[in-house]
Amino acid sequence: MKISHYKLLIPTLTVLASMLASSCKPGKAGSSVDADAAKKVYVAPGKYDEIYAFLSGGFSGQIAVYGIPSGRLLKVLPVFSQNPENGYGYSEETKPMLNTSHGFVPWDDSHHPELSKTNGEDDGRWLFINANNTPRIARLNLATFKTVEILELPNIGGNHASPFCTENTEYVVGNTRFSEPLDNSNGDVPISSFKQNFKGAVSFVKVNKDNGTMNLAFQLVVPPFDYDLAHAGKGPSHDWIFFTCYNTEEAHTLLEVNASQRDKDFIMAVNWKKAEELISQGKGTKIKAKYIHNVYNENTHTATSTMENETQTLDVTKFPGLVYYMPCPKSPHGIDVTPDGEYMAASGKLAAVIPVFSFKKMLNAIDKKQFDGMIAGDLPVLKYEDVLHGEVKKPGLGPLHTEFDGKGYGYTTMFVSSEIVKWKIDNLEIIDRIPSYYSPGHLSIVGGDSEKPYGKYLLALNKITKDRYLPTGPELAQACQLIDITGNKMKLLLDFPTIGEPHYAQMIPADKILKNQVKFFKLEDNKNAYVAKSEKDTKVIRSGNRVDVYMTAIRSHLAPDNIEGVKIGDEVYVHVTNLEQDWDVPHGFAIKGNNNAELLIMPGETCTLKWIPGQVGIVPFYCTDFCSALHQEMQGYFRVSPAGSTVPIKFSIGVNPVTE
Ligand code: K7E
Ligand code: CUA
Repeated sequence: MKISHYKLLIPTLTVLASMLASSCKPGKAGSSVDADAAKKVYVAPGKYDEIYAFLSGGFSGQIAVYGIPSGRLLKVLPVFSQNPENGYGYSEETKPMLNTSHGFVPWDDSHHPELSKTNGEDDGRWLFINANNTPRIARLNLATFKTVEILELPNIGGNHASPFCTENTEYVVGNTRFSEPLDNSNGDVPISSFKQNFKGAVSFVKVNKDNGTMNLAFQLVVPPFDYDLAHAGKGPSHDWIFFTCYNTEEAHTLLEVNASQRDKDFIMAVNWKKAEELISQGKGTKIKAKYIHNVYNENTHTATSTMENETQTLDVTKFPGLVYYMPCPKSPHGIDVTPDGEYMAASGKLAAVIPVFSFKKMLNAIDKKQFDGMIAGDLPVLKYEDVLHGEVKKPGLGPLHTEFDGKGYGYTTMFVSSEIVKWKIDNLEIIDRIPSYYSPGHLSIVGGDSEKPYGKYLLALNKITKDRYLPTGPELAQACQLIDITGNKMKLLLDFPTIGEPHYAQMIPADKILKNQVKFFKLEDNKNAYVAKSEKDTKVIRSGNRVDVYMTAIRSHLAPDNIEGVKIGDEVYVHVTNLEQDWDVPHGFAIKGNNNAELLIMPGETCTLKWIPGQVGIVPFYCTDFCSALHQEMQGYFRVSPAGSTVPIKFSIGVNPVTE
């Protein structure tokens, strides 16, 4: 988004700037910092933060977890990218998480963390996040903070409008940014045949309400626009989900210019309830599609990949009443629904107003068939004036995203004029503005996209930090800013740097997550195929050139710790079970010269490190996590013999409890 915002916005900046010469410029930092800021963000040593913040890593493909208000980084959670820090995507158990129909894809670009919701409220159970590049949706279990499921989405390019969920997490959605020919059609077509051959597809991923498991329920085939963001309705608008789209010009080159021709693009309103009904009546068309579903089993501590071969679609042009388009000025980006589900605030990146749509008026216009013509053949377009609640006038430059505090106010980021603007939902008056440093993309309020915002804190997720931090070469820190929204005026509390590019964040009161925390995995429930539940069960087994080492780790030794009989040409799999049954006692495992990362094994878990010995000799291994006073003693040796040698498999530890 960083680059595209620039390309889009800079040429038009002068135009807009002259239109809005009166709009505020970022003031001096000092003027907006709360006099009590230090007190408000200080979390005394040994005390917990009040709020968890989950920030997407953008091009890092990960999620970073922060404590708020302190801004302390708690953990980086690997999702779409391999993470050498804990072996995610490197261990045999977790490699399948990164399988796709394109093979092993160890990276992605993740934008939107989304907390699962019950009755429109964040419930603290799961966190979803999208992969933008190779379209996928991941689910993390917030009891373990682990990625437990990744579902690939077929038929689309650029899964950006994702993974926004419906009011009770019935579905999480994904929509096309880069339209392309559907996977079951001949894709070898001229790019210039865009209008004939390219399509968009909206994926509805069903979420099992007991265990969170996802499956691709159906896809709506839609016109080949660029769909950008989404938010589902709630309360009265429960059955609907809204998507912004641009490039309704259907351009396929130089979108910077060609997709910014129209004065208005659209919000696409989708009646997902109706789509669900049509699917349950068997109206869907089954089509071939290859996509992979990866599931991490929390008992075997092992992920498996399943190739799916089919999906079902509904072509929205064939089913009247599924979608309606609402005109929206100009190159819309964010779409956000008020806590009561009555209004939808949209942000046209190049628009000079924030249009706020009325759900009631939308339904009314649909009932009366007050259409302003059709688009893409026969999809109804509603009249702007008919569906508009009103416009927030002169909000600033480059509105992008809005969230709500539950007290009747919306807060919108202004990318170009670098500020957050607070406005009143009923009369659309601007109440306050505060500079942000600089160029905020999304913002996040605690529960700010839910039915019951907790409010209190707002995070501005900034794109540019020039002059805010000690320089770090050409790439400067990514960062966000914490703002107090308890009063009438917003107050800046804190700057803190972040990881990757934090497009979006979700914040939730800590108690909703704390109560479910898993402290360790029960050894007795460990169903890993290679578990060793005690040192007695450790062993080394050769079959052909495959060697399986069943190893255990406990403070402060690895068993076995002397292993001989491994040869050049072998594939060695070291399965390490952490026997500890206590909180916060992981053990690590690494082998000299291994073309792989380490393992970080949680208490009660089994993880497997693959190693192909490359050199004859003695090869040390050790625990990498400082686990006890005798951590440095937690080590051992492999003896590697030449190919064809007759050294037998032999393994031991101290006085050999294994062979005795
Ligand atoms: Cu606005 Cu990808 Cu949600 Cu970046 S996105 S800012
Ligand atoms: Cu176990 Cu260090």
